[in-house]
Amino acid sequence: MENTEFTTRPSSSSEAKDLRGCGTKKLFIDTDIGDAPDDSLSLYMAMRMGFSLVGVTTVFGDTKKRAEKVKKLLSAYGRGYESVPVADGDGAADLIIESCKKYGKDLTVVAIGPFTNIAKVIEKDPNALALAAEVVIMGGAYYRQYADWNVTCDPESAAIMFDSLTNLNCIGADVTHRLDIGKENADIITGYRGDACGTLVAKELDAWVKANPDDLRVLHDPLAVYCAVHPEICTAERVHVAVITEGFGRGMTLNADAYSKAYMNLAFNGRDLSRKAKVAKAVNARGFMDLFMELFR
Ligand SMILES: [Ca+2]
Repeated sequence: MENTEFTTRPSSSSEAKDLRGCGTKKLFIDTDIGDAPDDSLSLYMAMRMGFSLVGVTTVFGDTKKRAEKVKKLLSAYGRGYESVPVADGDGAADLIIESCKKYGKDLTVVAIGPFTNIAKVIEKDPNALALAAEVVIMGGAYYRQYADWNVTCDPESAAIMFDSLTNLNCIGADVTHRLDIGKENADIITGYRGDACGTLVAKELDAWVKANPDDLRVLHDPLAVYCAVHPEICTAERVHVAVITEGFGRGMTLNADAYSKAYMNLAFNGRDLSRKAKVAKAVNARGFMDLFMELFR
């Protein structure tokens, strides 16, 4: 596909500039854009940084409405991104499978919403996602044990994903929580009136901050998208993860390596723990936030 290479640089300093490319890596983003503003911030960051985006799908709730929002941001940014394929509903899994076959190891799939589409892909074509270099997800919590939103929305799909994939790279909420940008930085972003897409995203953050004044302003999804291209921003290790789908722990992602083997045999009886996932343990939070804020200065 010719329109997935984005080397054109803006001619005027008043326009947004691409900060850095991503070599031969191609990104596919699966998103629940439209609730918290960090999905929009991620898409904008990916375009501003010149990442090669080869597809976007939407997940959870009204996926059609979410897809409209994606298209609006892609066309507002332009520079070729308006031609990136977008799919929702039943078409989402097919587009992901098609992209895995087309781009193989050049492709990284980034899932920044609940993992319903990822599970659908696995059910439809169990080998498709193994063709890609990695599936990077924002979700779960591995060093502090609590139920994160993206897993909690659809724990069964998350369990299918963890029990099936060997190329999973997880950016957990216990790590992304280090990326609270604070009020001062949020004010800088909400005041941004540069390029058309950045302005839309700034206004979305502004509306969200006004509606949720006490919430933290955390860059959950942007870190996952950035980490897909620049993994050095996080330190990580490979561990066994078991998704809890029943009882009071429903939605939790247990880092099974934190338990003794004897206890594991009791707690994970019958569970296939042969697959390890890469999970982020720490992030260069200051480094990432400095890079991110550069987009709005
Ligand atoms: Ca999200």
